[in-house]
Amino acid sequence: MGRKNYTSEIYNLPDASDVILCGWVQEIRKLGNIAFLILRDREGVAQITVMKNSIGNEKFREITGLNRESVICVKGKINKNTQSKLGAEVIPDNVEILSVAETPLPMGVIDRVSVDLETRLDVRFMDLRRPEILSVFKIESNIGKSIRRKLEDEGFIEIHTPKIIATATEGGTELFRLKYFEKDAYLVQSPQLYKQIMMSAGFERVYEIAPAFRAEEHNTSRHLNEFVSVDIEMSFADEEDVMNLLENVVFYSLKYVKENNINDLKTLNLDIEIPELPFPRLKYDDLLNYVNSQGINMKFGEDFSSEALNVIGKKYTGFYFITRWPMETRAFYVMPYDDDPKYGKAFDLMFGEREITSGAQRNHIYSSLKENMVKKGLNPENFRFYLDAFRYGMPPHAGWAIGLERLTMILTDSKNIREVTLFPRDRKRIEP
Ligand code: AMO
Repeated sequence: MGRKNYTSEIYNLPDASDVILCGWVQEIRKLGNIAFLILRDREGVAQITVMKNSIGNEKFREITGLNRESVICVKGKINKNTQSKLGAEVIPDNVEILSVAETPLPMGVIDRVSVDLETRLDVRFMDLRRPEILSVFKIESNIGKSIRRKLEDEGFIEIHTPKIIATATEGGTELFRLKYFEKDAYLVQSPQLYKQIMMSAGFERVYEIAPAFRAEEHNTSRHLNEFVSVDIEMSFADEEDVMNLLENVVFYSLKYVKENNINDLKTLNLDIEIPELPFPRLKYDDLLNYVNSQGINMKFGEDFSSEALNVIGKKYTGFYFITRWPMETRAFYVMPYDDDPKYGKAFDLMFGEREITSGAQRNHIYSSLKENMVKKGLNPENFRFYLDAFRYGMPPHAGWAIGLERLTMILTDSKNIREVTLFPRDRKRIEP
């Protein structure tokens, strides 16, 4: 017996329709010769009303003796004239038991007792059965889908760049080292260098949605050691062009989820507010002055601390860009402003105190890019494969990377990044 229907369908199909539902036994209540079984699948729950005299004595005993979370398939007919507050039930002709759950369960699925996050992550397969957790991942799925759609519409080509690399991209401290036969290699921190090389290759607009690895020591509610980076790179474009694209991508994604995850948002008790475009552009210097005026001691050339972002986030609660960063705060590949090379054409997209995206127009001039590398203490020799791509015709280009989990946190109002990661990798956890 294979699945034909999801539970959600029985509320729309006509009375007496034949259905086959498959899923997990969430609950069984026996009242004499009748049993009420709540079957849960991906799309919701259905009441299966089992009558002893129609299903037979032995089957009735088997079904009512089932442990919670066992897996079954039910073949039967929809009954809409039901006492059930769900509005429809299924009267089974046949119930097939496919997997019997052991007891006790490592954690409850619908119990209202709160279980701490670490325990939930230890038994993530159970935790993920909870409808509100599933909703988070259905939303994450649609965020990815909507970004893909928008980028495809805008003429971006999906690419796949290597995750095993020989040199650091975002600086050397956050690298996971691994043995690559007789050489040392690293897990990639960002597809940065490769997506830029693709501009030299003439692909013009590329995107990649793939894991990135950072050996950050700090264990925070916003950092993972493996996260999903949504990267784009675009030729003949400056930082303004890619900021426009970014805000349109985010806008489209918010609308897409609002329209396509209605039930999930209801489950999570959330509403998505669609922001107005364009998002405010705030200069680094202005925000620096602002945080200093609020009693935070921050010097030019420093990055915003979490206290500083906290102060800014109280004033700017929605989406906004921080633009015109000092070159010393940014990576070597950022293009400096012509009129004032102290500053780079880099930006971050923020939501309140949280950073979601970094991006920039890149330095496509071979000599000044190389100079900048040296200034940052990097050895251009180690980046030969990258730098060569700038020597034989490299168009001006710009790009950005969204942290998929960071964006999902905002749409699902999650306080911890682990909530929006199926199997998080953090300072302590590499299992499950
Ligand atoms: P950056 O290092 O700012 O920029 O990363 C881009 C975005 O990725 C997310 N992010 C993370 N998410 C979870 N855990 C982490 N440890 C983590 N680190 C980063 C954030 C961040 O905004 N090459 C540039 C992008 C570019 O210029 O195109 C880069 O990697 O949301």
